[in-house]
Amino acid sequence: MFKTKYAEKVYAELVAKNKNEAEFLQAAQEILESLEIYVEKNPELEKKKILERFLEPERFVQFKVVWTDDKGNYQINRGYRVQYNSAIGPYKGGLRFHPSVNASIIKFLGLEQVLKNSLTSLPMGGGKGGSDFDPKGKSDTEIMRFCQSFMTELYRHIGPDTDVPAGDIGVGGREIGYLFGQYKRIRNEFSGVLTGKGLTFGGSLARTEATGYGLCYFANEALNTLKKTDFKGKTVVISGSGNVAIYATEKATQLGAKVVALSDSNGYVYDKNGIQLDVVKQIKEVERGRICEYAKRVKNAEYHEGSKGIWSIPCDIALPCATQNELDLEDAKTLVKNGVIAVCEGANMPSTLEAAKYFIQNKIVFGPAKAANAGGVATSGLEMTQNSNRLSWTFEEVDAKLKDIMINIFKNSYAKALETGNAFDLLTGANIAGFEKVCNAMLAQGI
Ligand code: NDP
Ligand code: 2IT
Repeated sequence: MFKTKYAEKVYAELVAKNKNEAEFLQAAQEILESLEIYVEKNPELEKKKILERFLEPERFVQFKVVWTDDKGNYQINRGYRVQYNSAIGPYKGGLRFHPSVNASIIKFLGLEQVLKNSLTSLPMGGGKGGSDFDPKGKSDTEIMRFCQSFMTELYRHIGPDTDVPAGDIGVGGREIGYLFGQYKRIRNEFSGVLTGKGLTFGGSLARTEATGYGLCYFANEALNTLKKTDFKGKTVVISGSGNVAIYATEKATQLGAKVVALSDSNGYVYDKNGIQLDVVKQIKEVERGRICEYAKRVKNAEYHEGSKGIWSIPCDIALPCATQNELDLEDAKTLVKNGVIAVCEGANMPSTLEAAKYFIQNKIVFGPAKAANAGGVATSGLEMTQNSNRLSWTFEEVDAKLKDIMINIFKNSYAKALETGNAFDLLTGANIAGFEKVCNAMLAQGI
């Protein structure tokens, strides 16, 4: 697993300290495997315990969230915020509301965020938060009361120059609006403390589209460089049907590809004629319904129970945009057997480590999450700049900056991949490119 004694020792200590945190250990292992080559070249880094310091979050907050449902019953959830690393800027990262949320998931997401935010080249440290609250089936007023109670604790830990949360799974424009309203009420302050805000109160144009669009800009650049091709005429399979999946579908289609499948946690739809995105937006964004509805409304579209089956659909490009570990080694083998040429990750850590390595070994264009999905947080960074300057840029301005950032992230990750001797190892490339800046800032600031 590791080539150096140093990485082996760091990992063993991490396992001992975080025994039941499978997702966190998985993300840490991947990062350590990439960084050991970098650290090996500079013995001073081991002496200064840089890997141990990097892997330990600066702060981890867990709190109680009590709220009342529409029937007047008391409900209790757990809230979290990890403030992972602030070496290069205020903590920045999303909030996830999903019943599976626990300390391990928040820490893996926070750790990934540190490197992702560094890759954007914007001055943002890494953080992440959320709750095991399940927004599914809740009324608007229940969502509002939950968000207000959540912020009533979170507000004391965040601020526009301290920690700036945003959305993630289960947290979109509606939730950010309620969270922002409560923060403003408590602090009596109108500031850019959250990103992904509504356009009437400081939100940035193109933030909604940014993660999905950015994913396609990254994938297109990687396809150009590594396979001398692009999205035109390609068949694309995208998992999930939330914010990232919807806008990845939109951009892939604009770039000339045909997206034939989308999913949710219950199952997937296959439409050989190409997904009709207006139907998906109506079901998901307006009605907050299930993806199976699509097959009821679109002639010849098929619905299949079980979300895993989506990877058995033959495609040129696969974009996993749902959740962690949704694509394992078996799925990777099926995709490669069916002729996939690119797999770029819209979700965070959607491929297991074995699946990611299989893609790299087989010279598939593999875009690791922290590089490929950085467009969302990059545009959050642009929202922070607009808020500080009290102005707003046009959609075209933000989109052009997003595109530049994604192309640069690819180029920087690719340059580091080339140094490893494998042009397709963008995983190691992204980890090293992201780490270098954080590491230098940490060293310069002392302990
Ligand atoms: P949404 O809540 O809008 O959508 C999530 C989608 O993923 C839904 O289709 C959901 O299905 C599916 N999903 C969620 N959890 C699971 C699960 N445990 N098993 C199977 N399917 C699941 O979230 P986003 O689109 O914002 O986020 C998707 C992914 O992208 C996440 O990994 C997130 O961390 C990542 N990401 C998001 C960014 C953003 O800006 N929003 C930025 C960078 C990364 P169902 O409705 O059935 O739960
Ligand atoms: O995983 C991610 O990068 C996000 N959910 C977006 C974070 C942000 O601060 O915009």
